[in-house]
Amino acid sequence: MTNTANTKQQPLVGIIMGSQSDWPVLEHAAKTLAGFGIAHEARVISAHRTPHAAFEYATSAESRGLKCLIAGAGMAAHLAGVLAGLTPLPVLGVPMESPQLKGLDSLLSTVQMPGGVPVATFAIGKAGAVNAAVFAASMLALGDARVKQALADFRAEQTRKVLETKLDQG
Ligand code: RP5
Repeated sequence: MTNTANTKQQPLVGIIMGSQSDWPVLEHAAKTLAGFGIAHEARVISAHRTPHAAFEYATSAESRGLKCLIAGAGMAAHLAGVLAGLTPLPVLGVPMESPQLKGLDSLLSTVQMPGGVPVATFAIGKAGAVNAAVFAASMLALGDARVKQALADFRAEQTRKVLETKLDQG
């Protein structure tokens, strides 16, 4: 996976990840957005390995019609912060689990932004990817009745599933 868009519609959310190795996690953000019917695109862009591409993407994101960015990276995870420094759009950071420090490195380097350059930082890994997408939907729902209804349906379904859970107690 390098560059994808889920529909021919104008993408509203950009999903950026530092490496193709992050895609199995960020794919959950893409699937969650798709479930809400939110057009999005996904790109591999690294703050360290492709800094010029990161600059280009962030500085053109707003004018291309994107409304927010979900940025996932691991280890010295500077991607979300670099994007946040270059675009006025909300940046939602998803720390990737890393082999050595289990994502604590990614979490701290994503969340510990200096004052004035916010990155809304989510949980490490899959839960963070899903929640970043749900949060993006919440923001878009403020101005889009269709997304608002899709979000309400999602939450109702989630509640129903938990309440209807039957435990096999032997
Ligand atoms: C980060 O380094 C990426 O976001 C990834 O989580 C981590 C390892 O990247 P690879 O060596 O797997 O490409 O930049």
